[in-house]
Amino acid sequence: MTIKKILVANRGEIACRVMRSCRDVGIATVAVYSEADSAALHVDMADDAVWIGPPPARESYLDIGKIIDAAKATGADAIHPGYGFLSENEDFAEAIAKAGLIFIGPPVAAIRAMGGKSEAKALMEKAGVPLVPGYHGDNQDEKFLAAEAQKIGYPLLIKASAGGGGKGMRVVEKPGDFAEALGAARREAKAAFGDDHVLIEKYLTRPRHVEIQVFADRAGNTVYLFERDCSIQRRHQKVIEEAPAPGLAPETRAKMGAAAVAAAKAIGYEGAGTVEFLLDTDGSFYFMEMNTRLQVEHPVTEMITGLDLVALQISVAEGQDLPFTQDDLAINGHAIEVRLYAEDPANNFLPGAGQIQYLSFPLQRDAVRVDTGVREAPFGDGDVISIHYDPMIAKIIVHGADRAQAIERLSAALADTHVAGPKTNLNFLRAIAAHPAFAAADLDTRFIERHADVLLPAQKPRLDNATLALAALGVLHLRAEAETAGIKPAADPTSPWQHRGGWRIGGADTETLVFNDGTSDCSVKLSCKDGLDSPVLSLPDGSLIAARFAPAAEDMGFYALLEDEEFHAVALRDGNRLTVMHTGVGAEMVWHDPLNAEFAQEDTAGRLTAPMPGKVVAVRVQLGDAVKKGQPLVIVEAMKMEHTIVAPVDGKVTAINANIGEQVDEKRELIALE
Ligand code: MV4
Repeated sequence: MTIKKILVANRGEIACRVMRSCRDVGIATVAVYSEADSAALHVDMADDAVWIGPPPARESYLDIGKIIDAAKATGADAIHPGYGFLSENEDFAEAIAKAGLIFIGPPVAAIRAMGGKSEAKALMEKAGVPLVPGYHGDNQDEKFLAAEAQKIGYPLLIKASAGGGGKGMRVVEKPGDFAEALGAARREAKAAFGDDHVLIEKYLTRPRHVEIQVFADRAGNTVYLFERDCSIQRRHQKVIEEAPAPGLAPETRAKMGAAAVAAAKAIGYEGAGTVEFLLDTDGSFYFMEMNTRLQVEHPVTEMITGLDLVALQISVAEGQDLPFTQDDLAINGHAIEVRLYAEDPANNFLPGAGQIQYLSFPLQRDAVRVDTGVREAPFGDGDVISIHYDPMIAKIIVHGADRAQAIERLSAALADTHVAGPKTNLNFLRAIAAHPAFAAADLDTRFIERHADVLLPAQKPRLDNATLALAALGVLHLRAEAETAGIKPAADPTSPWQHRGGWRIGGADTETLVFNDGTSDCSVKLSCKDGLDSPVLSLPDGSLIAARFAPAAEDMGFYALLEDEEFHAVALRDGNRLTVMHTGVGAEMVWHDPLNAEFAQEDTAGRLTAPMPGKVVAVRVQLGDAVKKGQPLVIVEAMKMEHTIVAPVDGKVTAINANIGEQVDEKRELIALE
């Protein structure tokens, strides 16, 4: 049966990405959107769009009935779930089949088989897929498990069977700790998943996360599209993914691929799937879990195989056989993907939100790909990153003939990526791409933890001279833009009234600009003897820079010459915050602008507000307490994470407006200090 119209039951970058493939193969598309996404890119891209409810996902993107109704109302033949949301929900797959529609994904039985950790492992064991040495059976008697633990040896891991994504895992270093750890793991599992069933495994101390992409058609043809290394993670959230896995021996790849194919066949798999393994330092590998959906990181596999995995999913869903065999497949070069998130690495990766003030991506040629759900915004008024959903802005994927070239292109692409508005992890990604341990492929799941000192500097980096100079020129540029906004150019461009800014005949015009980068004030003295567009700048370290600058006519921002080095920079102002972007740098600073009292730094030190809507889960202080800078005050749970609000300065608690269990809105004042 030929699919003519697909409803994409998702949003953001994956919805746009699926729609691109549909368009490429001539299939019409239907978007669904919540209130928060009414102006979103995926809605614009679709041939048809259906509003499915208010912003909360559970009332929109997770509402099975509304999505099925939207498919019926628009005459869609099939539904693509993307990833996340309902993509591995067997009830959703079942409801689609009941509605006589095609689910672009595996059979319901396959989803069910992989749903539970222990059941999945039992199935894999039968299929001959290697498991970490351990016990995952039904006998939960404490003495029995302690005896099993003795056989496995220490250190070992106790895992909640109903857990996943690292939740409900406990490392036990020695036998004496086992009983207490088992009790704690059970209580945690019961509380988190309503099921205190646990399994125990040998603990791998330096594993890599290597996953195999598998594809199967309805006739049972099953291949593997090689592997991806996703070891660089933070709190079980992938940050960088690459294909192939650096240094993986061909025979290990073949064995891992064969094991993944066996896993898929064991559950009658159809479509795209991923079998995740832990790769130990000695080259042995063990089944972790199987994902019955298209993964976020699938583009790196597409880049090294030249395949369009979504188009392949659709043709398999139509009942077509795979158009290739395993022998037709080969690895071409190396691909790396990074996930650009609106989150603040300097504040424990607190998810960000808000309007994008400026967004520019690297030029997309064959070696650079950007999958995004938001529009570039070189001229302001960009899309909004909502607090209701995953704060991903884009995935940036690069390809090279080998890993070294891919890393080079990754750093270049990241240098050409700029975001102003929500805080992002862009500088964190740049630091990983530039790290020698990354270049040396010294990877394991604790990479970020091991290199946190460089990747997550406690102090914000001081503003380098070029950035400071460009900030000063940016202020002049913004002033000039503001002065000429709306003024029609005079007939005579040489007329003195054309000359913007404060240059005065006869005297040197000097001005000192003060910027604060979060650690200290940095002042730049401007001397405009030869006119406003060629100031001499004196910087905090005493150096003098002769500068020239001019508006970038066909682009945002301005061109600048600092001594003999050329720059294209963009400076944006939001109140007293100035963002300066130039190649490889996105610096935020506070600009103390004496001319604009209204932007004076408002006194927020004493007020402590909720970073976003959430639930108060802990209050660590009492009225009258003396607190030190950095001391935890209140913990708010939001976006599946806990956010600790700490004292920005030493002070005394003068008011507490936060009760445990209370739902608080963003900006709600929780604590007052003096
Ligand atoms: C492990 C392990 C070490 N030894 N199992 C984390 C979540 C889930 N995917 C399984 N996980 C792990 N299981 C044994 N026997 C280390 C991890 C692990 C991890 C695995 C893959 C990617 C990132 C990780 C981060 C922390 C821990």
